[in-house]
Amino acid sequence: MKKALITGINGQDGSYLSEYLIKQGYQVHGILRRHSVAENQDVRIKDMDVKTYYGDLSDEISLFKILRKVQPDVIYNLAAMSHVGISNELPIFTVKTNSLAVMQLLELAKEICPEAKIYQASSSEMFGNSIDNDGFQRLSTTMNPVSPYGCSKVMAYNLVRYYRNAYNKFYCNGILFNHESPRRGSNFVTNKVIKSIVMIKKNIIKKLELGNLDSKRDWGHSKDYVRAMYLIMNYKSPEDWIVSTEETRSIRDFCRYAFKLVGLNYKDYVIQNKKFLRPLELKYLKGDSSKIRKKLKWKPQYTFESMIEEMIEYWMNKIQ
Ligand code: F7E
Repeated sequence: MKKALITGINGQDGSYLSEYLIKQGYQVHGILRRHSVAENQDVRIKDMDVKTYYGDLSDEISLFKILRKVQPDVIYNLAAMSHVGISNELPIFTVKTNSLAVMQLLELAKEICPEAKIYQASSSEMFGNSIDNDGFQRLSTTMNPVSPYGCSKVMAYNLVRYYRNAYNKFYCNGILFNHESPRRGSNFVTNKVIKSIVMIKKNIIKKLELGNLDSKRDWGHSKDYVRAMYLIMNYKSPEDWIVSTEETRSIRDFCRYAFKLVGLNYKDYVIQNKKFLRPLELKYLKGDSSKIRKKLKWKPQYTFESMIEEMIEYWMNKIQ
């Protein structure tokens, strides 16, 4: 049985990837960070057949012990300080977790499990406001990040490429554009909007406060994107890949559609609050995923609409 180690196993992607890898016949191991609310520690994976260990990417001793014990065949590095807005409040922590800790992981893996393949969760946030003339971002697009988060991910991206080339390793970057689901944290805009719509509908709150409504994102579903991660790791050679839907919509478009689904007009409820604006805004994302569609025959199964419908249904059942 092949062994997979997932850092960030209790996150949105970590939990969907665990389910997917178990179905593919993997023994799944994961690193859990200590959480002060014990119930939240493993909330997304508690019913899954996975082995977990307390650890932290930035704690090299815990990482050393876990790698030595598990001896993984594949490592999916999904752990990160993943909130772009908050990375402005926690810039040092962001770089320690998203860049330096990745270097630690690469160094330790090279020594302890030299045959292990590594997947690095790279991000469309690395492009910042660079857009090619045809309106897409692709592997050749200049990386020009506009947040501490984006900068930290560029460093990790380059480290993975460096270790791959210097030591002839099967290390890959998946540059994933935004991906959502009912398991998304509710301080990311999609789940914040959906959860609030349901609370408005159920008369629990009256308004929804948001920041920039005009930035555009290429939103897919996390379930489709973890399938892409698996395909990337099972391709014949280690490469970098873009995963995206190739469609872009504004936060306003998202609100308009989601409110309408429950019979409301977003204009009656959404108000802007400067608190949610960022020092610099990434204005527009649309990824060219032709490489993965062609070479790995990947394509998303969810549409923008079916993803939102699933999220609404989830919160309708959850919030009573
Ligand atoms: O913001 C705007 C905000 O926080 C999306 C992470 O997974 O994807 C994600 O990063 C947009 C931005 O995601 C609110 O200004 C307006 O333009 O949902 P988000 P993100 O920053 O795009 C990339 C690919 C990653 O790698 C990241 O890890 O929505 N926005 N009002 C708001 N955003 C938030 N969070 N909250 C608001 O109230």
